[in-house]
Amino acid sequence: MASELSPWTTQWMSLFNLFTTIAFIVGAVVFGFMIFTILRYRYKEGRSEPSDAPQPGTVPKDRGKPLLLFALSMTTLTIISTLVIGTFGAFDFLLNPPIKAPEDENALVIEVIGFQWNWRFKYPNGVETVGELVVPANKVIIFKVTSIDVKHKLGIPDFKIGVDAIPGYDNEIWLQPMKEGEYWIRCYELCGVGHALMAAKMKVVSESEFESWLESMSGGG
Ligand SMILES: [Cu+2]
Repeated sequence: MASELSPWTTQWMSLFNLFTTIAFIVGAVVFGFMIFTILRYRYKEGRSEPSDAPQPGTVPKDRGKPLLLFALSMTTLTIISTLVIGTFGAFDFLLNPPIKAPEDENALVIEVIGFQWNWRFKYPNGVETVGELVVPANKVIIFKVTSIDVKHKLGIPDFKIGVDAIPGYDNEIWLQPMKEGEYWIRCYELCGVGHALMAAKMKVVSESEFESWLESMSGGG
């Protein structure tokens, strides 16, 4: 399940479920009421108009039901503010890593550089890879994302994250992968003829596997 991949994915899923649930309820009420009125008030031979129905040539009488209007407005306000607050809360969560790098050694900062057409990853000890990102599970990974040519966007679909890669800027996003495995990294911004092939792999491995991988990459032994 996507919801167990990372703390952010859990947050994302609950926001998604909130939106979907509310959409279903609102949809059911709107369509239910529409179908009811279509059937209940359809044209029938001999049925007379209600006494307060608007008549041609006269100003329609006020048929408002202030209490109902008030109740519906409050319902709408409640729904919209719940979604707005939920969305901004989620953004706040995504954009603020739970621990500060580089002071905290439990965070791993990785520089991500987009180019036409792949991704380069730079580790704190100078190791660089292209097209393959290896990270330890359960650690907080902080990505500093930029580009050296045109605009790209780093996207990891399984983890529901995406952040712009813009030349001259460092954008930050964090991830705490909880499950070992291989995941796709894509480019989310149309960036030229190679855009569709601009994919890299993210391998989430155990802490010890990561350490030995990093050591083998840095030429040590
Ligand atoms: Cu791209």
